[in-house]
Amino acid sequence: MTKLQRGGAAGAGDPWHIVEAEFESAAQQVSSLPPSTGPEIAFAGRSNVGKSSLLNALMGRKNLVRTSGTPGCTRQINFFVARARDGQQFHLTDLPGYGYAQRSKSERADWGRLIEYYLHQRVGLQTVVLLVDARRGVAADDVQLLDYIRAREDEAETAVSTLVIATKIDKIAKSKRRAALSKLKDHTGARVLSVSAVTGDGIEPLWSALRALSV
Ligand SMILES: Nc1nc2c(ncn2[C@@H]2O[C@H](COP(=O)(O)OP(=O)(O)OP(=O)(O)O)[C@@H](O)[C@H]2O)c(=O)[nH]1
Ligand SMILES: [Mg+2]
Repeated sequence: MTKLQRGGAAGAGDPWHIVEAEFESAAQQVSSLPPSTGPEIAFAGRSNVGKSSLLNALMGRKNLVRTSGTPGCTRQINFFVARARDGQQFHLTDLPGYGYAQRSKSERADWGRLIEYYLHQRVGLQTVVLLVDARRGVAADDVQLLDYIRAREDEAETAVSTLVIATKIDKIAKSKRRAALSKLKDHTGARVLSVSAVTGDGIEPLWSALRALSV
């Protein structure tokens, strides 16, 4: 592993503050997945929902994870490791987005296999964070992903926790946020938090939730 780089987020005195974060590896197919080295928190959701931006915000870095206004930016599973001031390490994985049609059939099939394998078989998978655009709400493929995780929970001995995150909350008027979040909660049956990778709103509560799920 190369030397961990310095994180740069604010709130530097807090124990949960991320002081170091690093890109570890990437996998485009099942055969190139690295072995699990600890409990993983995976970020899943439709293309363009803000997975990579949220990872940068969580790790207190601007460009550790590549983001783009063009859907389909992340084409592989990217593995990151972040370390908090108190020494706790987090293995964060950025999944390629789904629901983006502008790809060849074979490319989509490859991604499908990779994500399916990861969600179903990955030994280290501990938590799935499902991102949903606060303005758009839950789509059929989001529901499918939740069902998929619940099926794994039923089969496997170790449960996978699910957390739903409403992204781009800065795009919704404050007066409308509560209604948007309670709709998401009704549709997913999961705990819902909201974030903005632009303003940093919700990042601290999300870390608290991830820490609570990681013990
Ligand atoms: N206003 C606002 N824009 C955001 C936020 N998060 C992400 N974006 C924008 O949304 C676009 C997509 O962000 P990404 O983080 O690349 O999305 P992604 O889910 O990783 O997309 P794929 O890699 O295609 O699956 C970019 O233009 C971001 O700048 C947010 O919290 N607020
Ligand atoms: Mg991405």
